[in-house]
Amino acid sequence: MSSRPGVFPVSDEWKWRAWLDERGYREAYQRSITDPQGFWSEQAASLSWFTAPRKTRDVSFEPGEIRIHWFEDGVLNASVNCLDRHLHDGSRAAIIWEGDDPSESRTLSYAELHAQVCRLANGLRSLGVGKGDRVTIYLPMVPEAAVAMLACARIGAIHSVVFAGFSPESLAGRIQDCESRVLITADEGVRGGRRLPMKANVDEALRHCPQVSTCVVLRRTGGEVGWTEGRDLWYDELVARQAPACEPEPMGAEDPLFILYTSGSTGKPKGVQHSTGGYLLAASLTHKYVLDYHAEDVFWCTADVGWVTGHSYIVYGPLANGATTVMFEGVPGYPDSGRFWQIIDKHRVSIFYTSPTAIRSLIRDGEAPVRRSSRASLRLLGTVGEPINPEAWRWYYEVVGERRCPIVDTWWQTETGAIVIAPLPGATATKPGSATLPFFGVEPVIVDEHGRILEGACEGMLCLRQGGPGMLRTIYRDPARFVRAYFDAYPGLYFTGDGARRDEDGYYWITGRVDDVINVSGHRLGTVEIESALAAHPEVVEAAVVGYPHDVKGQGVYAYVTLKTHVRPTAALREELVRRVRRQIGPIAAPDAIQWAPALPKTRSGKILRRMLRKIAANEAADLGDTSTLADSSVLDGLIQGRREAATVALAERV
Ligand code: 7RM
Repeated sequence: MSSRPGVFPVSDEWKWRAWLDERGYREAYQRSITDPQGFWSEQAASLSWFTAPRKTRDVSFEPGEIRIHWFEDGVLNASVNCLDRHLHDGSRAAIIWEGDDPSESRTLSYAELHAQVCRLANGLRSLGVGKGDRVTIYLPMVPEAAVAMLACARIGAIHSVVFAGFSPESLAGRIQDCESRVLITADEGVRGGRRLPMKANVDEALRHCPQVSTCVVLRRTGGEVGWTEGRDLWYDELVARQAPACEPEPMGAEDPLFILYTSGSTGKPKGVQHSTGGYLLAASLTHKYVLDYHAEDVFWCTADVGWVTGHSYIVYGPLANGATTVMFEGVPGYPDSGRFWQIIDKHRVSIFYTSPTAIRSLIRDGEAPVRRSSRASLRLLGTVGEPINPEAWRWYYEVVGERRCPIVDTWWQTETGAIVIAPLPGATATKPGSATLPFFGVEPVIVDEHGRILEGACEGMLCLRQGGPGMLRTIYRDPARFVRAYFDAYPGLYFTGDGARRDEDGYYWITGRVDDVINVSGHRLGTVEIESALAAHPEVVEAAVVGYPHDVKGQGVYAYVTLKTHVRPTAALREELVRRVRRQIGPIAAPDAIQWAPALPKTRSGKILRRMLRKIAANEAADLGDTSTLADSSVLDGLIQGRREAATVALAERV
């Protein structure tokens, strides 16, 4: 495959420097499929267990019997794996924290991180938190976010991290769903030179969460906050009284480690539940092999800890491997668009893992800010979160990596817990835009609309026949929804919600979501959630939201809104609707465009034909396909006309 156009072969240097070369990958992959028990029992030995598992994979996706169990009789603790076992070299840097302001950074050694985690774990125990209890974490990107997650893990509490960009209403919904009684937050966050009112958001959320008895507040900025006596507690005061050692809770491998809410096709976010043993193994193994982590590396994943990427590749994967992990509080463009590259030089980052959106936002500012840095420490680049367009891939490869660093385009989901389709940098020739081949134990399958499994080169819906130990175990307290959402569509298979193409080399090309989920800047949003926020406005009859191509964000949020007959469609109303979505869900969900729609295209049974709305929003109305199912086809002409006139794009920035 090496000398074909559009194929980037593995360099000789990488064949020997990486953990595995092509043959090594093929052999390991084959074995993981043909001898899963042998393969996984060997891999499990890379974790530190109180009781080593004798069992390995016990998975069946049969109707009525969805069972995902791994290493079931093993006993371990995730925080011990991430901390205690690295204390032989306790002065080694665990977290390098880089503040939003370039003058602020902090390094926590493994010994310091261990002590902080133990103190908070003891503090949580003193509040009555124990094994199986849920703790909601709503923190900005500060080391204490990792401390809080690991403190929960230490005492067997299940953490639910809520991204700091979510609104009070979204936060309240997530707290209520998992019934946490303890919340950990900060006074304020800092991002791009601006302060985020975290505690104020929490105060608003907690008005709807009477079951929360304690709110632990970290001082990040020292800003003024409201205070509820008896409920609120300063973080520093809680941990000051605690001992720096804490007996870890022995956890069964299948005991839940965390819940993370993610958007699905219906309005309510799903509490994706992950296990302790399988998840930790999947995160650490992929961090080692796909991101090619070696002991001398400084690893930086730019995601937020509020998303699964931050869980697996800022916290659990790197720390389980004893790595030095960089955590950045800020944004790519602040104080200027050279910030990423300055941080890489400052901390001598060797592995850099970011999103296509971040890359595209930096391409806009040209090569000069990149060239002003040396990036000599860099050896490997990664992407995650959305398909990467070949132009962005090339820029990342040529300008950022100077053709020296392979790119690993990693496909996975909140549900898979860890990377499932990706190249290994010493083994897999890459093709810009393709996530390439499955990781160990993963069996991807492409099916057509009738659920028939397709062979060879083909295109269709991406399913997994096997997903690996990191797969979600259930939807928190909603096993029926778990089955419905992932296993009902194609019996015997896990349905990813993505479309994909497989080429003649067996490489996978993810084409994007085929359900009502959109991917904005690598953030996953349910269109139904946004529609409900819009439709709740008293002057709105109904709304339909679709994704449309956006230069930087990958997909933008395009909303068709039908107003009540007497209401005038004004710019002010449009801005009010955008504000409403920001308030109800969070700024990430704010529509980029709102088109007034006198009517929406519907079937005779009243179902909105989003496929057509997607085409119109993408300016591909010439190719609307079969319109015979429409109750009233004249609606379309009006919408196409409206799209041309829609001076609506890019209003999200202004509001
Ligand atoms: C890790 C994460 C999952 C969805 C997934 C895809 C899309 C993620 C890639 C990608 C193309 C990639 N979790 N996606 N990675 N699409 N190439 N390398 O993003 O749950 O938030 O989103 O993201 O659609 O289903 S997520």
